[in-house]
Amino acid sequence: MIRMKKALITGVTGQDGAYLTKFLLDKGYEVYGIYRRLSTPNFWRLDHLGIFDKVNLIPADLGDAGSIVEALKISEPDELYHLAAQSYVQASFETPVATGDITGLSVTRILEAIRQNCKDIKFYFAATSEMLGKTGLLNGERPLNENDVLRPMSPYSAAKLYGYWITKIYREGYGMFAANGILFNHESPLRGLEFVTRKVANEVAKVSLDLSKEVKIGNLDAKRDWGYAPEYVEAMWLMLQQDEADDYVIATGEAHSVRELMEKAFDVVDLGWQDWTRVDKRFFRPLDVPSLVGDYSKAEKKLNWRPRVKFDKMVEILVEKECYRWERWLKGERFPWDAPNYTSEARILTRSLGM
Ligand code: NAP
Ligand code: F7E
Repeated sequence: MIRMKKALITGVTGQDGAYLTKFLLDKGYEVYGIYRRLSTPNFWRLDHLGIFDKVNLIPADLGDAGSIVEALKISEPDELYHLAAQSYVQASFETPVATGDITGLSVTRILEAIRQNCKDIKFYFAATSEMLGKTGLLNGERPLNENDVLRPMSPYSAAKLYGYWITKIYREGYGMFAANGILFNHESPLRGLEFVTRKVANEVAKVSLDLSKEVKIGNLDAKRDWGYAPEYVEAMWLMLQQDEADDYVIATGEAHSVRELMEKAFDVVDLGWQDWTRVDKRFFRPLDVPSLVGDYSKAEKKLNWRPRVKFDKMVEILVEKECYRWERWLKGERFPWDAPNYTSEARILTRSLGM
């Protein structure tokens, strides 16, 4: 009898964790997810995808090495996808030390647990395009690949840079199967509401339904390579199906500015973006990566992976989904969804206000 493969996912309650869980379940995997205890449970994404009762949940915390060892013992996985992190760049300026610990050092906690207990597990680390930082601009906005110089510009990306290197060190030093996915921004209706794509989609939907009067935004000039998250989790899995571990850029190869994002999002609801937009300094960062675009040709060649949903389609999917949710909310329907639970950003006091 063929044994079902087992996967352990850290960050199972996040955007990528939820999509990856669904992807692996559809492939016949037995999936285990590490989650941390919160005062309010946070399983709305798994619920939304209809898989909440299909994943085995293990309580653990990235700051607690013993709980990670315990999760490995309980799940005995073939593959471990390390997705959990303090993943919001702006928040990393507010909590740089905690971000260093959870986003950076946790990678060593997990690699050590694997090295000491079960060295054959295939390990995936969620590295990021943010590690490339300033290189995007210095390189004249040419698409960046796995060999470009890494120049992080935030506590978040410095922590990820550490995780990326320690993953390479365990691969080369101990012969472990440890892969880095250098993923560029990827978005979806399950994205956290702070991130600019979903924030804009949510706010535009509210404006179009007369639930809000304006969208407050930060740096309109920043450019990102925005892809569609459900496609990116397949790339993670493909990286662990190779004979040898390696590092791969996953991207769309297109850069668009936040200004273009505003324009396109308002276009979906037939409104002109400039009539409804206000630039607000609370959404600027002490440092902001100006421009990033990725060259995914290695992934295309070695993994046979390529993006299908590009910028325009991705924005349409997000805005239409938020309109649908708020229309149903207006009719009194309640379903698993985070937006009504968020406080107004105007009530949150951050360092950027004193800049
Ligand atoms: P996300 O939605 O913010 O999810 C982060 C996950 O980490 C959540 O499940 C969160 O749990 C968990 N987590 C945070 N601190 C933890 C702790 N101390 N112990 C245990 N779990 C903890 O992030 P995402 O967008 O899915 O991204 C997945 C990973 O890819 C992250 O590492 C991110 O940095 C990286 N990445 C993302 C992108 C992107 O564009 N999405 C691009 C490149 C790399 P709670 O639900 O309890 O908060
Ligand atoms: O910002 C600008 C902001 O927060 C994108 C994470 O998943 O992708 C994500 O990091 C850009 C920045 O994502 C607002 O200054 C303008 O230039 O959506 P974001 P991010 O910082 O690129 C990478 C690849 C990751 O690894 C991270 O985990 O948009 N921007 N106005 C704004 N950003 C936000 N959030 N809110 C604004 O109002």
